Amino acid sequence: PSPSVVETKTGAAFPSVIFESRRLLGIGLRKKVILGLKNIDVYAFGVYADVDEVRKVLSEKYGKLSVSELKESKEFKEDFMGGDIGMTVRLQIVYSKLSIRSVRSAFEESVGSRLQKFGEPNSKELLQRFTSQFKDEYKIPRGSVIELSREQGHVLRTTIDGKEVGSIQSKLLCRSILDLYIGEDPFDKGAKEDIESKFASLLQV
Ligand code: DAO
Ligand code: DAO
Repeated sequence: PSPSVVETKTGAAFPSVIFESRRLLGIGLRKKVILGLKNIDVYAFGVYADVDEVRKVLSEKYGKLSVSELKESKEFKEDFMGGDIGMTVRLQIVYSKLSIRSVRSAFEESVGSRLQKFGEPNSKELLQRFTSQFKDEYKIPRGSVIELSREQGHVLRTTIDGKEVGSIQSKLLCRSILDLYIGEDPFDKGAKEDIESKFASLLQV
């Protein structure tokens, strides 16, 4: 078994490697203000990338640049976020009263705003296709693990506690989800920094 990294505030543990070759780049916390005043911790998250694919897809183009040069490069960020590279965002639920309804509406707000930002004309339809995977009878108590994975060909695969709930092929949806964690206005700025640095360091061989 691979060692884990623990998110200190919540105690959520993230294995440093999943699916054999996806390596943990960084961890963070998704919070939300409810009723305009209470700040709740909703879930801890870890972002993973497939090391072999990162090197296969990006080494030739970026292999000679240093970590700090890579972090300055807009093009590198584009290729990181939008490239055909296996990645997983693993969420570990912390908030104990999460209903599927509130997940759907939070999702429409967060991912919906990104789809619009990237100019997806059918964003409503795409969102609905995604959220219709979440059946009302699913339960996601504290400790549940949700994985959102980008698989080859920009297929977004969702699992809850290791069970697959569905897959959707959409480059923009994959990109929009990553944007929540490593885009311009991320949930956790410190996490984004760590993830970018670690990702860039995978190319330093
Ligand atoms: O109970 O009204 C409430 C607050 C719920 C906050 C929900 C935030 C949901 C964030 C998305 C979770 C994705 C697993
Ligand atoms: O934090 O705003 C957010 C959105 C995170 C993505 C949530 C995906 C939720 C998939 C949950 C399925 C639950 C049945």
